[in-house]
Amino acid sequence: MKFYPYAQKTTLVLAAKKILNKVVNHNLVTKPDWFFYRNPLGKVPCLEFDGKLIFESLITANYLDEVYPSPYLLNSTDPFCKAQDRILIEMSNVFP
Ligand SMILES: N[C@@H](CCC(=O)N[C@@H](CS)C(=O)NCC(=O)O)C(=O)O
Repeated sequence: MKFYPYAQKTTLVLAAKKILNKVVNHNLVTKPDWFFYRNPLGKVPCLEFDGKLIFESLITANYLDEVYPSPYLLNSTDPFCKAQDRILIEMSNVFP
């Protein structure tokens, strides 16, 4: 199995928050048409949640953090800590 760092971000948040989910894998080389109806960018992760579609790894992570604030928030309420966390995430985008 190949490692997809962006998709993995969403998977990690789902695991950290213990959110029941189903992973649907598909071929990223020959992408199925149905996937573009869900994410016009044709990239993963794409989250289907309560009939709503959300994509982009950071957006899905922050969305899940807001909808599931328990057992703990992943985003700090301290502005400096939040900035530091976002720097770390940006760095992981450069060195996936
Ligand atoms: N900016 C996007 C990047 C997503 C991305 O590039 N995902 C990779 C897999 S980890 C992908 O879908 N690659 C297939 C492609 O680019 O066609 C995000 O943060 O979600």
